[in-house]
Amino acid sequence: MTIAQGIPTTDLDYCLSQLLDKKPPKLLPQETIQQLCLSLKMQLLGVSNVMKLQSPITVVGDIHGQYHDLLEIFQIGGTPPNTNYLFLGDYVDRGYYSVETISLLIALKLRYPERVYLIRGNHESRTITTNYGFYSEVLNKYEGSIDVWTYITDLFDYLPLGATIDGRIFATHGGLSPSCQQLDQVRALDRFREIPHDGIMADLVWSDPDPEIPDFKLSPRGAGYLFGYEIMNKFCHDNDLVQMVRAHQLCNEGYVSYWEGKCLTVWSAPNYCYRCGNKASVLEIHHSNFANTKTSTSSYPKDKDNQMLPGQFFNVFEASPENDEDTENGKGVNGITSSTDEIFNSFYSEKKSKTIEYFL
Ligand SMILES: [Mn+2]
Repeated sequence: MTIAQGIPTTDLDYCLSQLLDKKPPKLLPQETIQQLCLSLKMQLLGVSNVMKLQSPITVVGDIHGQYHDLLEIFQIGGTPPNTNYLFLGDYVDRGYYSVETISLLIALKLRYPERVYLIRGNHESRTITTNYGFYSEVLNKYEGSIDVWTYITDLFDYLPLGATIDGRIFATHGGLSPSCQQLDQVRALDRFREIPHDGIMADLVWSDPDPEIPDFKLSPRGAGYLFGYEIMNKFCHDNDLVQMVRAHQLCNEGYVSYWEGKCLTVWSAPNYCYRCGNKASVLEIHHSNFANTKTSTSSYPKDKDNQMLPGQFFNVFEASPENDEDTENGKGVNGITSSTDEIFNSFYSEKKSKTIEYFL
């Protein structure tokens, strides 16, 4: 077996230049991806399921293979290592550039390990990526070989499940679990495995907040739960938190704030799947000085939308113009365009009444 402990900085910089400086971005060779994944797995072995991070940090939601829009995020939010980034998962599937997107994030994580943090979304999974684009994209881009998909999905098993920021904010991909009252229960999980069908690990990546209910309800997604304000309040209280930040749900305005900012959704794929017309955002957390913030109310008026906590700013952006070429020329590049119509029809038919919609 090849031991890829520390990959030399010069090699990582070369990988980054292949992805960042070439138009279109150059695919990294299979052997390189294998080395990068092996090296990152070694590094992640020693990382807690819930990382302890500090502000200032910029939190990024779902990207889903929209590589040009990821580059746009670095344009508006700063480039690593000048800006610290926490990515909340769902790097792959749907968009045309899952391979380039995850390759870039892996290379950035290895190059700037104290500046870039990646957690796991529900799409960082073998079963989901087999059905929603990443697997087919690898087959197409690596001439019929699925090795790169194997290396990367094996790496997904090592990704942490969440993070705390300044000890006061909990960040995860989806949301809360009826099986989990304490963050220590997340810390105690054996995360080095495929995402299971149920239990805490599944719920963290699949659940969604619901302003219409007080407690838990089964999710219409078929995995995870919907959770209401009483659940959110109790979890924050019991874990000495003021807020949860999560991704996982398309937002037309790029973000949604629930319960006076106690729960935030950040969505970072503008014009999702090149056709939803939505905005996107990244959440800049400059500090967590909440001394004057009222945090103890037991219920919230539903119309008090989009309130922020001090020191936080949603940087909203729209789709990069470079996407236009791809939607004309790159159609079907990873075999997803023909099979998604049903999902989109249901999105459009309900769009009038809802600002947020469920997608896998
Ligand atoms: Mn998701």
